[in-house]
Amino acid sequence: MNGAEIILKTAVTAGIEVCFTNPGTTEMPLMCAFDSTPGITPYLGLFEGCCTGAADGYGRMTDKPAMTLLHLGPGLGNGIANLHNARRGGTPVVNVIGEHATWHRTVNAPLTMDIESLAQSVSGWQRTCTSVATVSRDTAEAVAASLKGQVATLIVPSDIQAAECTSGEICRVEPDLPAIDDASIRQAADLLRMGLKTAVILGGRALRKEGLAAAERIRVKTGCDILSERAPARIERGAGTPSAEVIPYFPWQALDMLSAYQAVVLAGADEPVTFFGWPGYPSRLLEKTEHICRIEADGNRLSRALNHLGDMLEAPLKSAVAAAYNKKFEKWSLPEGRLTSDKACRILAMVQPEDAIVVNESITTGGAYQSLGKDAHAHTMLTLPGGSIGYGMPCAVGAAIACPQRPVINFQADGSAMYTLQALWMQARAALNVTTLICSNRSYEILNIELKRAGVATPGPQLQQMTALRNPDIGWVNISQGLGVPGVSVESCEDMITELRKALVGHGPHLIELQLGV
Ligand SMILES: Cc1ncc(C[n+]2csc(CCOP(=O)(O)OP(=O)(O)O)c2C)c(N)n1
Ligand SMILES: [Mg+2]
Repeated sequence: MNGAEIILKTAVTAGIEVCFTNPGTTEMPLMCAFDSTPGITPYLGLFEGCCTGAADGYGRMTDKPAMTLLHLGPGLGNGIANLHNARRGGTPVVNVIGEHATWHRTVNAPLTMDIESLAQSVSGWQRTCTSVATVSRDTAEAVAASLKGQVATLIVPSDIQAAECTSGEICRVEPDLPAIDDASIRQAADLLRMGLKTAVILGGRALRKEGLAAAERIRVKTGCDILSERAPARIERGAGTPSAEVIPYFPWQALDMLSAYQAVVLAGADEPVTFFGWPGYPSRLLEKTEHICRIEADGNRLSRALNHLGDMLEAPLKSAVAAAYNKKFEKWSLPEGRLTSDKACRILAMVQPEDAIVVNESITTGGAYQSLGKDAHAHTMLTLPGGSIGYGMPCAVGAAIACPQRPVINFQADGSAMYTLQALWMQARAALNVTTLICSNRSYEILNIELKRAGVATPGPQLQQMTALRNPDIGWVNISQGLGVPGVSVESCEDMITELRKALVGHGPHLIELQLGV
C-alpha cells in the first residue's frame, strides 16, 4: 500500500464513511486510493465551502467525522468559513489537505501557501505528515481528536501519499475524553437548591433528546427555566420534546430575557455574549448576574452529567416527567393569500413532517418559526453557531447523506444561499431528499434592519446598492433547474402549501422560491 491507501484504510477503520472533496494534482494518490479502499464514498463538491459545510452537517447528525479532501492552501481557504462554523458548533471534521511534494516546497511554485497558519485558525488539532511510516498513526490521531468535537487537519505532502509503505500497519486510537468534573455538578446542585430565580443554559450536545430530558427533570424538581444558547448547531424540538427557550439575537431582547435571573448554570454553553459590540449594550449578557456556575463535562458526556445533576437533586426520573406535549399546530388554521415571512413560518411549522431535519438559515424571514416550530411535529433543527453565512445548502447535503431516511428541509435566506449554491448540484447528483425553501426577499434584509437601528433614516443610493439583491433579480428557478434540481416559484400561501407537500412526498431534491411580500 502507498501512503494514500494507508490514510484511507485507517480512516475507514476508525469509522469514517464519507469524504467531501474538491481535489487537485497534489491529492492524486488519495483520489486513486478510493478505488482500492472499500467503505468510504467520495462526494465531489464544486466549491470547497460546500465540502466543508456538508462535512459539518454530516458531523452534526452522526457525531462522527466526515473527511474533507482539499487542494493546498487555496482549497482550504475556500472552505474555511464553514470550517469556522463547524468549529464554533463543536462538530467533528477531519480535513485532509494535499501539499506540494516535500522536495518541491522550497521553490515557491504558484500554489505554495502557508497552509498551517490557515489550518490553525479553525483546527483544534493539526499536523503535517513527515513520513509514510507514520501516516497511519497521524490519521488515527486526527480522527480521535475530531471525536472530541473539533476540526482536525492533516496536511499530507503528495510524495508521502505516493510513497510505498513496507509495514502496512493500520493504527487505531481511542479519543481520550476528560472525566466529568463531579465538583462542578455539586456546585450546580447547591446553586439550584438556593431557591433563587435560576436558568440552566444548555448548549452543544446538551440540546439532544437525552440532555433535554435530563434538564426537564431538573426543571420539574427545582422550578428553574431551561434556555438554549443563541444559535445551536443542533437542537431537538417539537411535540414530545421538552423545550429550551433560545436566547434571542438582538441585545435588548436577550438582556430582557436574561436579566430576570439571579443565577445561571451553564451546561455545554459558553457564557452568553452579544453578537456584535452594539453601542449602549454590554458585551457580556450576564454581567450583572450574581451567581454563575458551569458544568464541566466533555460534549459527549453532557447528558450524563445533567442526569447526574438530576439524581443529586433527587429529581423525578425521566419516565415520570415525560409529559404529553401537544401538537398545537393541529389546532391552527393554514394561512391564506399573499405570502409573507410570518405566514411562511406558520406553513412550514404546520406542514413539516414527523422527524424532519430543518436546516434553518432563514435569517430575518424565520423570526416567527423560532417559537412556532416548538409546537410542530418532533424535529431536529440545525442553525448557525459561527455566524458565517452560506452554511445552509451544504449543511443540508451532509444531513441528508447522514440520515437518508429522514426528510431534510432547508429554510434558506436568499442572500446566504448565493454563497454556496453549488450544493444544489450535489443534492441532485446524490438524489438527496432535500426540500429547499428560498426566502426570496431580494435583499440583505438584516442589514437594512441594523442600519435603521443605527440611525440611518434614508439610505443613499450607494448604500442601497449594497443591501438590495435586485437589478438583476436572481432567477432561482433557472439556477435550480440548471443545477439539476426541479424548481418552482410561489407567491401565495396556497401555492406554497401545495408545492411543499408535493416536494415532501416526491423523491430527490426540490427547490421552492418563496416570493415574500413584507
Ligand atoms: C461569510 C459572511 N459574510 C458576510 C456576512 C454578513 N452578513 C450577515 S447577514 C448578511 C445578509 C443576509 O441576507 P439574507 O441571507 O438574504 O437574509 P435576510 O437578511 O434577507 O433575511 C450578510 C451579508 C456574514 N455574516 N458572513
Ligand atoms: Mg434576503
